[in-house]
Amino acid sequence: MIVATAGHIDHGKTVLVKALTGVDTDRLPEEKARGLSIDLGFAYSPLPDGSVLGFVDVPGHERFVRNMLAGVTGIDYALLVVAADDGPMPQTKEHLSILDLLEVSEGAVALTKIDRVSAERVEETKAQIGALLSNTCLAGVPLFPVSSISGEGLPPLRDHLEETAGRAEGRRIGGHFRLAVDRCFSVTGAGLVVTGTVFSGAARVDDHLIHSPGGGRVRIRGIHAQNREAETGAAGERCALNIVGPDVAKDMIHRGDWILDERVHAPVTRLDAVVRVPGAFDRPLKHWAPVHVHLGAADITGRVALLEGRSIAPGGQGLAQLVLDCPTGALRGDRFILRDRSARDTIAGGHVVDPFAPSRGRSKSERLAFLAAMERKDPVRALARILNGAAESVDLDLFARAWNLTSAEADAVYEKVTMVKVAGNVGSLAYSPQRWEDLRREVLEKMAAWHRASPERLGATAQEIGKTLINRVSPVVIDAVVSSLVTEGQLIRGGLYLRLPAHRPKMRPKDAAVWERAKPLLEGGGLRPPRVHELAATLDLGAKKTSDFLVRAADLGKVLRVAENRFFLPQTVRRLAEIAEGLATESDDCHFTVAAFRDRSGIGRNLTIQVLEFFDKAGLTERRDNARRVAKPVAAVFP
Ligand SMILES: Nc1nc2c(ncn2[C@@H]2O[C@H](COP(=O)(O)OP(=O)(O)O)[C@@H](O)[C@H]2O)c(=O)[nH]1
Ligand SMILES: [Mg+2]
Repeated sequence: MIVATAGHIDHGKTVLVKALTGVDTDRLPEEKARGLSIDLGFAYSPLPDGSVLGFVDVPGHERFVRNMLAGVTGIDYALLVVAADDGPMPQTKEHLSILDLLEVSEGAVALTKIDRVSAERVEETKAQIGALLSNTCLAGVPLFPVSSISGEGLPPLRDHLEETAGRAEGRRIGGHFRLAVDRCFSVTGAGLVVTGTVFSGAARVDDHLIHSPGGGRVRIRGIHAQNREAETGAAGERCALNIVGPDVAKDMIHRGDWILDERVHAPVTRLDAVVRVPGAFDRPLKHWAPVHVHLGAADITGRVALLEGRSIAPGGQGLAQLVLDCPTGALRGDRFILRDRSARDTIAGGHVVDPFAPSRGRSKSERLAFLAAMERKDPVRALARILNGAAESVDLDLFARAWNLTSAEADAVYEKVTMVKVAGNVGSLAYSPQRWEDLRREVLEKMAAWHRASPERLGATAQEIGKTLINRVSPVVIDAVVSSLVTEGQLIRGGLYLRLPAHRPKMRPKDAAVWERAKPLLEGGGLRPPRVHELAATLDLGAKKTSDFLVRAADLGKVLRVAENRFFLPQTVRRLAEIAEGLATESDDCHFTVAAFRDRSGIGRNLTIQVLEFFDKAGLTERRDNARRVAKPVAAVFP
């Protein structure tokens, strides 16, 4: 467990940590000289059960709130320190407000310096503190009157911390590994070391991780967890990682960066969040307010785009998009604090709802419905709710990443949600069964409309139908919808084109008129119908137009293109095919020659060769040297 101190300057935080752990956390020379904490201090205390209690000692001075914030965004437990003589002071209130905005609900109050005041004063200060805590997340936490100088009151506080740490031990360590870097330095002999709080997951020595947002790859050479050499570092611990990597160096890694699993390396410059303004604050949070965003150990400037209304009054909350000046890593549930641009006031706090926020349409009603669903505590409920109304479909990869679910955790979630999964280009897309059914119905409706609008065409391609849908879907989705309909026989796939089973293409009126004249000519030719240019001459249409017309007629199945310049009626092709079949049946070895076919059909040698090659291509015949056999029944090839 990690305990962070909080409270006004000089109220005894550092001395109390020293009394509890024996460690002086004021380690910088300037801190020693001035007797004042400037940056975060760290101390560890081994517990009887073998675990280690970690302390993050924060500076109380108002100028160093930024450092305080880097230390408290990932902690589980707050120790609010108030001096009995002074009572609550400005940074007592500011730190408490920060803890409240970060929704830290576990903690205790240490009422220090009781050796300096009367018993009445102790009671008086207790009452003031009780009132101060009453409408915060820390309301009702235990209070321990102590003197770090005489040691009075310290044993009960220590016992309480030990007991709480014991209870926190079994906490779930879920998700992929994320460590919020608060320091980076070189150690002679070891190399690069980063320290920070582990927000989620666990990492082992030799694991490969990413320095985010930069993207450099690193390998863990060694781990100190809670100040002890360890094989693993896990959520809820402070760790020092000794790392190596070709793309990282000391001056490239800064407080605010992350060392994390590749699967959650997804830097963003916008994130959608719930933002809460403290009740005691003196002004509302306005749309597009310039702010410092403190998330993880980072301090990034940006602006707040309010998604519902133009301002949030003190004590109120609302959805907002944080638009950052530089990219950072953030995932759903990450807590943050907003301070004004001059970094003088804490103006709001909140938690991330969706780290993958769009820049356009961010306050559309569908988007707000999506965020409302993402606000659910349980990913199963969130996913179910998104699928059932809040969105067209869900990109499951993005969903799992936003929630920091390992693949096993994600599978466990998906198992509990009824949905149709479609393999996409990157990850899977999920649809609710209802939406999937609607999509299938819409495709059939659009297909019917297509046939009505283009009765002469065989049908439409999947992409053409996709473009007519009310809500655009990706090609992979339209393909999946179409495949399911084809499998069930609700759509027919003929080559490139899809059509409804009942669709019979009709000729366009102009073609129909030409067909009236062309058909008798083709019939009249018997087994030797006129060639394209002969037809063109008789029809007085021009070779190109005639050829185009015949190609369209072939698309509709009115004629078959036997050779480049020859289009035959289906019945003509069929009669020729029957001749081939007859010859094959009559022969001893089931084969017949070109000469035999020429003689029987009387169509001449040249056309015979064209017809037989057409039969080979159509699969009716198979050629062996100069003879052919019939491979399939005529009716199967030319129905
Ligand atoms: N008498 C008395 N003095 C204390 C106690 N705790 C801290 N102090 C003194 O208060 C001053 C500030 O303490 P420090 O821990 O640096 O305060 P911080 O700024 O909150 O970290 C130091 O001079 C301490 O010796 C206490 O319980 N009793
Ligand atoms: Mg201090």
